[in-house]
Amino acid sequence: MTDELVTSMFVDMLGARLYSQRVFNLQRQGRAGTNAPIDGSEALVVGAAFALNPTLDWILPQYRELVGLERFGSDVLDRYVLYCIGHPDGGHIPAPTRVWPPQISLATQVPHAVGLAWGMKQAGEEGCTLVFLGDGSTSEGDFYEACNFAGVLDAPVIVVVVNNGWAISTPTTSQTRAKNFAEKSHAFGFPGVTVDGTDAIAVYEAVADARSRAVAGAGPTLIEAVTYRLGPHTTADDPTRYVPPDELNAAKDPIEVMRSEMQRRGLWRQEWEDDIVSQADARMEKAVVAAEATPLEPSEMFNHVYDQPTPRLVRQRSEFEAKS
Ligand SMILES: Cc1ncc(C[n+]2csc(CCOP(=O)(O)OP(=O)(O)O)c2C)c(N)n1
Repeated sequence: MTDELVTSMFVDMLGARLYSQRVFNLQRQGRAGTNAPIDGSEALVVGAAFALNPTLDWILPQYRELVGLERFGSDVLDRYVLYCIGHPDGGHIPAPTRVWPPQISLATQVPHAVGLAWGMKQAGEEGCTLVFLGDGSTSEGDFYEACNFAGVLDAPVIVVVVNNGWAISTPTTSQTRAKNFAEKSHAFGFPGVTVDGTDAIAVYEAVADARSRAVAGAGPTLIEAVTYRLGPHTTADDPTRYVPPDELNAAKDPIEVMRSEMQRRGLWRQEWEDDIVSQADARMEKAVVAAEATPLEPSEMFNHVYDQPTPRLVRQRSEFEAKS
């Protein structure tokens, strides 16, 4: 792992935490809707993104990851800010950026990722897809159905289960009796590995291996990235009501893990980090100003629900337009 790569990953991790905090604050100021902070998942998101090829591969996020995907294109953050302020343009990230929009309906992104990967294989395309889902989302039928298909079809897909200890207030211990989430892959007939999700380098290596398998035609891999949710589930949550303080205090912070690695390599200075943080702050400010200045036609929200709008949707649209 070169110093250059480690530095670039750390820069994106610092950006991810800052962008996430800024959209959280926008919600508190009444300028954005409910959003889910990335705190604790920076290393696994950035490590995965760096191990992929942004011109060949696709990332299908859940809802926490978009602030960490600068590697795949700067419009990911711009569109995410639009999404958070409720602008319909935030529901789509245009080509050539290969990142799907946030998905709130748990695990529905997994069949999408498998279908896309299978389609790429059928079309003879070289890349793969990578999908993020939470530990809680593995209890959804979509996860099992999609992974079964992925195994049967040898689809070039990497399934990253983000085990952050919680699904809102449900702890991982109440989610499954399996020893870990990686071993669920045995039922689908493909490998599963557990990695330290607070270590960007470990995640990078696991995803790079999984990608090599996928593009070589060897099929899917499940990667369980273990971390701890360092903040609330979303802006609408109060974790002090259920997260044991000792557990939270003992959790590793991925930013600190990577900062230590930078220090060990003699790459870190406080002034350098301060400068990176102020650049990220300015970059975010630009995204927020641009998003808030984007013209909004509220009836646009009806445009992309169905290819052909249903009679009910047509009626709702005309009622809405009559009132506005
Ligand atoms: C199909 C569906 N059921 C329930 C919910 C409500 N819900 C939103 S987030 C969440 C917990 C998800 O936990 P996990 O998959 O572990 O992801 P995390 O938020 O911890 O990253 C639930 C139950 C939903 N969004 N979609």
